[in-house]
Amino acid sequence: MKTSWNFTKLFKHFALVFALGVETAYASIYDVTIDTSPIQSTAGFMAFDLIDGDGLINNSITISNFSSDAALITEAVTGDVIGALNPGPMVIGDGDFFNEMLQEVTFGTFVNFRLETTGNGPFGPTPDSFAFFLLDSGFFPYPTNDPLGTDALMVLDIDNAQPVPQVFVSASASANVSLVPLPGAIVLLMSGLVALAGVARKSAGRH
Ligand SMILES: [Ca+2]
Repeated sequence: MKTSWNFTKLFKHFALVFALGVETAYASIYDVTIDTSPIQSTAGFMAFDLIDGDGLINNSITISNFSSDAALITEAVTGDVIGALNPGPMVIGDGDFFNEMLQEVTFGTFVNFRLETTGNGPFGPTPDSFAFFLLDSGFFPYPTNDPLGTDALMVLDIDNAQPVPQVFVSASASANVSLVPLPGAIVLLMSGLVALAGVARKSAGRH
Protein backbone atom coordinates (compact mmCIF):
# COMPACT_ATOMS: atom_id res chain seq x y z
CA MET A 1 0.00 0.00 0.00
CA LYS A 2 2.88 2.32 0.77
CA THR A 3 4.25 1.79 -2.73
CA SER A 4 0.94 2.85 -4.28
CA TRP A 5 0.88 6.03 -2.23
CA ASN A 6 4.44 6.88 -3.30
CA PHE A 7 3.49 6.26 -6.91
CA THR A 8 0.59 8.66 -6.60
CA LYS A 9 2.78 11.25 -4.93
CA LEU A 10 5.44 10.92 -7.63
CA PHE A 11 2.85 11.21 -10.35
CA LYS A 12 1.48 14.38 -8.79
CA HIS A 13 5.00 15.75 -8.51
CA PHE A 14 5.71 15.23 -12.19
CA ALA A 15 2.30 16.57 -13.16
CA LEU A 16 3.01 19.70 -11.14
CA VAL A 17 6.52 20.14 -12.55
CA PHE A 18 5.20 19.72 -16.07
CA ALA A 19 2.34 22.14 -15.52
CA LEU A 20 4.60 24.77 -13.97
CA GLY A 21 7.18 24.25 -16.71
CA VAL A 22 4.64 24.90 -19.41
CA GLU A 23 3.27 27.95 -17.67
CA THR A 24 6.58 29.60 -16.85
CA ALA A 25 9.05 28.46 -19.49
CA TYR A 26 7.20 27.58 -22.64
CA ALA A 27 5.10 29.34 -25.20
CA SER A 28 2.96 27.96 -27.97
CA ILE A 29 4.25 28.15 -31.53
CA TYR A 30 2.14 27.84 -34.66
CA ASP A 31 2.96 27.90 -38.35
CA VAL A 32 0.33 29.92 -40.19
CA THR A 33 -0.36 29.56 -43.91
CA ILE A 34 -2.86 31.82 -45.65
CA ASP A 35 -4.10 31.44 -49.22
CA THR A 36 -4.89 34.91 -50.56
CA SER A 37 -5.48 33.85 -54.18
CA PRO A 38 -9.03 35.33 -54.29
CA ILE A 39 -7.64 38.82 -53.64
CA GLN A 40 -4.41 38.45 -55.60
CA SER A 41 -3.06 41.65 -57.18
CA THR A 42 -5.37 43.89 -55.14
CA ALA A 43 -4.13 46.63 -52.82
CA GLY A 44 -4.86 46.34 -49.12
CA PHE A 45 -3.49 45.78 -45.65
CA MET A 46 -2.63 43.06 -43.18
CA ALA A 47 -3.35 44.00 -39.57
CA PHE A 48 -1.65 42.27 -36.63
CA ASP A 49 -3.38 43.46 -33.45
CA LEU A 50 -2.78 42.66 -29.79
CA ILE A 51 -5.20 44.01 -27.22
CA ASP A 52 -4.15 44.23 -23.58
CA GLY A 53 -7.37 42.75 -22.25
CA ASP A 54 -6.31 42.09 -18.67
CA GLY A 55 -4.29 45.29 -18.17
CA LEU A 56 -2.14 43.38 -15.72
CA ILE A 57 0.05 40.54 -16.98
CA ASN A 58 2.43 41.04 -19.89
CA ASN A 59 1.99 38.86 -22.95
CA SER A 60 3.44 39.17 -26.43
CA ILE A 61 3.12 37.76 -29.92
CA THR A 62 6.23 37.16 -32.04
CA ILE A 63 5.93 36.88 -35.82
CA SER A 64 8.88 35.31 -37.67
CA ASN A 65 9.72 33.22 -40.75
CA PHE A 66 7.56 35.56 -42.82
CA SER A 67 7.32 34.60 -46.47
CA SER A 68 4.92 35.79 -49.12
CA ASP A 69 4.64 36.72 -52.78
CA ALA A 70 2.81 39.87 -51.68
CA ALA A 71 4.56 43.20 -52.26
CA LEU A 72 5.17 44.88 -48.90
CA ILE A 73 4.69 48.64 -49.15
CA THR A 74 4.52 50.87 -46.08
CA GLU A 75 4.00 49.87 -42.47
CA ALA A 76 2.26 51.76 -39.69
CA VAL A 77 2.81 50.93 -36.04
CA THR A 78 0.55 51.76 -33.10
CA GLY A 79 1.67 51.13 -29.53
CA ASP A 80 4.07 48.42 -28.43
CA VAL A 81 5.60 46.91 -31.57
CA ILE A 82 9.27 46.16 -32.23
CA GLY A 83 10.67 45.04 -35.56
CA ALA A 84 9.01 44.33 -38.87
CA LEU A 85 7.77 41.43 -40.96
CA ASN A 86 10.72 41.26 -43.33
CA PRO A 87 13.26 40.86 -42.00
CA GLY A 88 11.72 39.64 -38.78
CA PRO A 89 11.13 38.88 -36.08
CA MET A 90 8.41 41.31 -35.10
CA VAL A 91 7.32 41.41 -31.46
CA ILE A 92 3.91 42.86 -30.56
CA GLY A 93 3.70 43.53 -26.86
CA ASP A 94 0.79 44.63 -24.69
CA GLY A 95 2.45 47.77 -23.34
CA ASP A 96 -0.52 49.82 -24.52
CA PHE A 97 -4.19 48.79 -24.67
CA PHE A 98 -4.16 48.61 -28.48
CA ASN A 99 -0.99 47.50 -30.25
CA GLU A 100 -0.89 47.06 -34.00
CA MET A 101 1.32 46.59 -37.01
CA LEU A 102 -0.57 47.58 -40.14
CA GLN A 103 1.26 46.42 -43.26
CA GLU A 104 0.24 47.90 -46.58
CA VAL A 105 0.53 45.35 -49.38
CA THR A 106 -0.35 44.33 -52.85
CA PHE A 107 -1.64 40.85 -52.17
CA GLY A 108 -0.11 37.82 -53.82
CA THR A 109 -1.29 34.23 -53.56
CA PHE A 110 0.06 33.35 -50.13
CA VAL A 111 1.23 34.65 -46.76
CA ASN A 112 3.11 32.35 -44.39
CA PHE A 113 4.54 33.11 -40.97
CA ARG A 114 5.37 31.57 -37.63
CA LEU A 115 3.40 32.85 -34.64
CA GLU A 116 4.76 32.42 -31.13
CA THR A 117 2.62 33.41 -28.18
CA THR A 118 3.39 33.70 -24.52
CA GLY A 119 0.89 32.13 -22.14
CA ASN A 120 1.26 34.19 -19.01
CA GLY A 121 -1.55 34.13 -16.44
CA PRO A 122 -3.44 34.34 -14.19
CA PHE A 123 -6.30 34.40 -16.68
CA GLY A 124 -9.42 36.49 -16.18
CA PRO A 125 -12.63 37.06 -18.11
CA THR A 126 -11.03 39.55 -20.55
CA PRO A 127 -7.78 37.94 -21.69
CA ASP A 128 -5.05 39.53 -23.77
CA SER A 129 -6.11 38.82 -27.33
CA PHE A 130 -4.36 38.72 -30.71
CA ALA A 131 -6.26 39.11 -33.97
CA PHE A 132 -5.23 39.07 -37.62
CA PHE A 133 -7.20 40.83 -40.36
CA LEU A 134 -7.02 41.26 -44.11
CA LEU A 135 -8.29 44.70 -45.16
CA ASP A 136 -9.11 46.19 -48.53
CA SER A 137 -7.64 49.47 -49.75
CA GLY A 138 -10.40 51.38 -47.91
CA PHE A 139 -9.42 49.76 -44.58
CA PHE A 140 -12.55 47.60 -44.56
CA PRO A 141 -11.87 44.03 -43.38
CA TYR A 142 -12.68 41.24 -45.80
CA PRO A 143 -15.72 39.48 -44.29
CA THR A 144 -15.27 36.26 -42.31
CA ASN A 145 -17.58 34.15 -40.15
CA ASP A 146 -15.98 35.46 -36.94
CA PRO A 147 -18.92 35.16 -34.51
CA LEU A 148 -17.97 38.43 -32.81
CA GLY A 149 -18.56 40.23 -36.10
CA THR A 150 -15.12 41.83 -36.30
CA ASP A 151 -14.27 39.96 -39.53
CA ALA A 152 -11.00 38.70 -38.06
CA LEU A 153 -9.45 35.88 -40.08
CA MET A 154 -7.70 34.52 -36.97
CA VAL A 155 -8.02 35.20 -33.24
CA LEU A 156 -5.85 33.94 -30.41
CA ASP A 157 -7.16 34.60 -26.91
CA ILE A 158 -4.36 34.20 -24.38
CA ASP A 159 -6.69 32.61 -21.83
CA ASN A 160 -4.55 29.64 -20.81
CA ALA A 161 -0.88 28.66 -20.69
CA GLN A 162 -1.00 27.12 -24.18
CA PRO A 163 -3.48 29.24 -26.12
CA VAL A 164 -4.87 27.91 -29.39
CA PRO A 165 -5.74 30.11 -32.40
CA GLN A 166 -9.25 30.17 -33.85
CA VAL A 167 -9.38 30.39 -37.64
CA PHE A 168 -12.45 31.74 -39.42
CA VAL A 169 -13.80 31.17 -42.91
CA SER A 170 -13.72 33.83 -45.60
CA ALA A 171 -14.48 33.96 -49.31
CA SER A 172 -11.39 36.16 -49.74
CA ALA A 173 -8.73 34.01 -48.08
CA SER A 174 -8.29 30.76 -46.20
CA ALA A 175 -5.97 30.29 -43.23
CA ASN A 176 -4.53 27.17 -41.66
CA VAL A 177 -2.53 26.85 -38.47
CA SER A 178 -0.40 23.94 -37.30
CA LEU A 179 1.12 23.53 -33.86
CA VAL A 180 4.92 23.41 -33.83
CA PRO A 181 6.08 20.85 -31.24
CA LEU A 182 8.14 22.22 -28.38
CA PRO A 183 11.27 20.08 -27.91
CA GLY A 184 11.80 21.17 -24.30
CA ALA A 185 8.27 20.30 -23.24
CA ILE A 186 8.45 16.94 -24.99
CA VAL A 187 11.76 16.04 -23.31
CA LEU A 188 10.36 17.02 -19.92
CA LEU A 189 7.19 15.03 -20.48
CA MET A 190 9.11 11.99 -21.69
CA SER A 191 11.51 12.04 -18.73
CA GLY A 192 8.51 12.14 -16.44
CA LEU A 193 6.83 9.24 -18.23
CA VAL A 194 10.04 7.16 -18.18
CA ALA A 195 10.42 7.74 -14.44
CA LEU A 196 6.78 6.82 -13.88
CA ALA A 197 7.15 3.66 -15.98
CA GLY A 198 10.16 2.62 -13.88
CA VAL A 199 8.24 3.14 -10.66
CA ALA A 200 5.24 1.28 -12.09
CA ARG A 201 7.44 -1.72 -12.97
CA LYS A 202 8.96 -1.82 -9.47
CA SER A 203 5.53 -1.43 -7.95
CA ALA A 204 4.13 -4.26 -10.09
CA GLY A 205 7.06 -6.52 -9.23
CA ARG A 206 6.37 -6.24 -5.52
CA HIS A 207 2.75 -7.36 -5.79
CA1 LIG B 1 -1.76 41.94 -20.63
